[in-house]
Amino acid sequence: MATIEVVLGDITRQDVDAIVTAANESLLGGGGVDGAIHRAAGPRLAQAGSAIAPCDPGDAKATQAFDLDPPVRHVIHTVGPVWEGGAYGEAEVLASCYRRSLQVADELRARTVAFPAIATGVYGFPPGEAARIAVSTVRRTPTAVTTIRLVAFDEATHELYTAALHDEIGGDGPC
Ligand code: AR6
Repeated sequence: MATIEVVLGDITRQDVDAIVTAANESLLGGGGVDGAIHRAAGPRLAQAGSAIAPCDPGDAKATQAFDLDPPVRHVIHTVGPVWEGGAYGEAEVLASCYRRSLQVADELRARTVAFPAIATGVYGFPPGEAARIAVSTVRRTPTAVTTIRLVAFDEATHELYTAALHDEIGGDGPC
């Protein structure tokens, strides 16, 4: 079973095989975490993204990591749900983002993967529910990934992840 870590920080600075970006269907880049990753990876990331676009909500597709510092070798682009009140399958689409990203990581033979809090920024998904979905989905998805790092960009998200992990595994795991 993979180790689930919760950290506070910038996903572009993580020491992992692959980082996940919260993209939009064009895979051309945008704001938020996607903008930060595109700035760090350089313009070839948008070129590579557009070549494999579109990416449906809940799906994930990989490119090289270009100018991102090693050991990051891959960017996994996933598209979260736009929050429309919760009655439009948003939770299932968000869970699918985490599942599909881990499946793609397995295809790439990535062993360490970092995730941002997908859909909790511009797309407006409530952060507490998103944290619970992230933790429970990565914990239940069969994968050869050994370390799954949930990267919180702010203290509030870090606390939500820590609480969700505590609820999930009873408080004895790493966080
Ligand atoms: N490292 C880690 N997390 C970050 C970073 C960072 N450097 N920067 C922001 N976050 P968002 P979404 C957090 O809006 O809601 C883009 O334009 C942020 O605090 O980036 O899925 C895409 O192209 C928040 O908790 O993604 C799409 O059009 C989380 O990342 C759209 O936004 C996600 O916020 C996707 O919206």
